[in-house]
Amino acid sequence: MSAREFNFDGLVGPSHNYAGLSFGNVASFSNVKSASNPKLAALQGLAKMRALAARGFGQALLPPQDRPNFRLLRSIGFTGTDAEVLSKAAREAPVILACAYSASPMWTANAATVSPSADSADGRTHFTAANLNNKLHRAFEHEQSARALRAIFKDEKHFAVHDALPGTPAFGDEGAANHTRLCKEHGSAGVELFVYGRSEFDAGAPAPRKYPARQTLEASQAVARLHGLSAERTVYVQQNPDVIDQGVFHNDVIAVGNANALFYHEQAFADEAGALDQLRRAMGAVGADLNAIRVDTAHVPVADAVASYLFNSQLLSKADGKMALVIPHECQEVGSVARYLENLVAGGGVVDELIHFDLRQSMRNGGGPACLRLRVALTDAEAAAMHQGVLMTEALYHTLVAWVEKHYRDRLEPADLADPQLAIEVHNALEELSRLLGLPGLYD
Ligand code: SUG
Repeated sequence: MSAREFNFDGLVGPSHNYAGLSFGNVASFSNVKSASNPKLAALQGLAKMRALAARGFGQALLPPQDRPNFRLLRSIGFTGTDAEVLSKAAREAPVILACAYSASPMWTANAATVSPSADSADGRTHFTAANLNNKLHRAFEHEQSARALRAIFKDEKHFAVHDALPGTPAFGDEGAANHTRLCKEHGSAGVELFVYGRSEFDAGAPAPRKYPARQTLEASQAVARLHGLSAERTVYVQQNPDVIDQGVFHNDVIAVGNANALFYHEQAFADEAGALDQLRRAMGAVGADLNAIRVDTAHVPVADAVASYLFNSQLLSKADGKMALVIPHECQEVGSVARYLENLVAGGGVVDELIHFDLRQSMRNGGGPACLRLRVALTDAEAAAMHQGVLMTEALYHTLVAWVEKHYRDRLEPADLADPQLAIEVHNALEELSRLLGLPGLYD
């Protein structure tokens, strides 16, 4: 069966701000409390979607979530009218108010883990919303993520959307950011690679010392079970705890895969040789040869990979069998990375093109091109069965640019989160958006 990969990019919400909420994510911590530009952030994301759609890549979007999260604020004792809740929270717990306002659902790589129908036992595409329980501001995303996915992938003949795993540290799950699918073609059975940062119950397994490991082995195994994956074609690999301590808070900051290619840093995995061995064996079972594109520390130190987000790129298959690497502008500004990339595309390998985007607004919170997208490989029948209103077209692009221009602020500072008018603006914007996307019941 042939299939096409769609990238579902997160549309940046109107409350995008820099609150320094993600311990272990270097960019988030470095830019805490600086002013953000939500309008520019949304336009930068839309420009990427438009350009990739125009190139013929499957491109769609996932909508932002309703903010602030009044349910969270009320559940911890802030009472009264909405304006009273906001003003009390701003006074007594400004960081929690920032959590309730975070536009973090824009990083849809963390929305869910996806297994295409070619891999699952029941022949349906499976999604498990990620509980993101390592961070307060992200731990409430999964309810709305599952709701949005169910609205888009409603047809149960083709799709199964699972609720998030229990929100407890043993099941820390960060979705597709720690999951890579390798295959011969997108429509044939593939190998699903789960990269975890720690194990809750294997006391002997190494773990990072400074920063948290967000994904557990137990969560990855649970997702594979829910999706009905075959043991032979499922590989679990531990992330190198030392690189987590250098700011690699997800595997997609140090490795990316597509089709049979795995583009990765030599220090990405706790046991590189063992990881490649397992992958080669599993890929043999689907008749594919692993194309391992290894980046040596001598060429690109881990710090440069983190600063440039070289690996938080999208590897996209082109019609001619080659691949394009979608990278942020920062890759050209870090000398070792710029040099590496020049050689990579000139080297005659499968990656023969670089596509650059300015995603600085998202990058300043630690979100690059790959964070901003959730990959879903769909057969023609599945693509026809999903909700069509989220597919990126020239018409939708122009509609959404006008919508952003109408509703978004171009400057947001921490103190602005106390402004009751902001909550009203966000609410009105999202109400209109649900109509524009043809998803009337999307928000409460
Ligand atoms: O979870 N940043 C996000 C970035 C997510 C990137 N995703 C992937 N690598 N797939 C995070 O750390 C920062 C929010 C703030 O500080 O305001 C934040 O949530």
